[in-house]
Amino acid sequence: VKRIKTLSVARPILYGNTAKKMGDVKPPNAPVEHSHMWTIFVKGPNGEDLSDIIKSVTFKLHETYPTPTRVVEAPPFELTETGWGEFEINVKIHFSDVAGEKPISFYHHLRLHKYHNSSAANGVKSEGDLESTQVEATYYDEVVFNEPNEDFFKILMSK
Ligand code: SLL
Repeated sequence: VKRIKTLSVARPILYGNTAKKMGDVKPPNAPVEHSHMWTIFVKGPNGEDLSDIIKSVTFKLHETYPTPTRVVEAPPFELTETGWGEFEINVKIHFSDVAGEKPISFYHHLRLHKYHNSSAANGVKSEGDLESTQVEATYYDEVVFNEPNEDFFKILMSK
């Protein structure tokens, strides 16, 4: 039996965060209890900015932050902040108007610390050494567009 397959196009994305423990140099406006500087981002697998398909990205931070809802309306779709704790960030991607697609929303666990797993550590490292290096938690995923309209299809195919 022949089946009719509808068209769907998948676009790879990379999202996640980088973080680094701050030394003596802190942004002048950072509260004293803030220990880390971090960046959360949404981009293409090779660092492309994805502005051909993304209009804006909303990052909803922990309510301990002033104005926790942060809207990034131009590439790079990323946000840099300082803080002291890990939490779940709600990431909402709004696609370009031409797409006529509903936004997608997911959570990313902001990672500031390395896991101190002794079996994974190679050799003895002090906590200070571990924390002085950059921490990264990035995930590769794909967004699937089902039956994109003609104009959006052209945009999807032009990459
Ligand atoms: C925890 N569940 O207790 C987490 C919450 C909240 C982190 C972490 C900045 C706050 C501010 C900040 O790092 N909040 O700017 O006042 O570990």
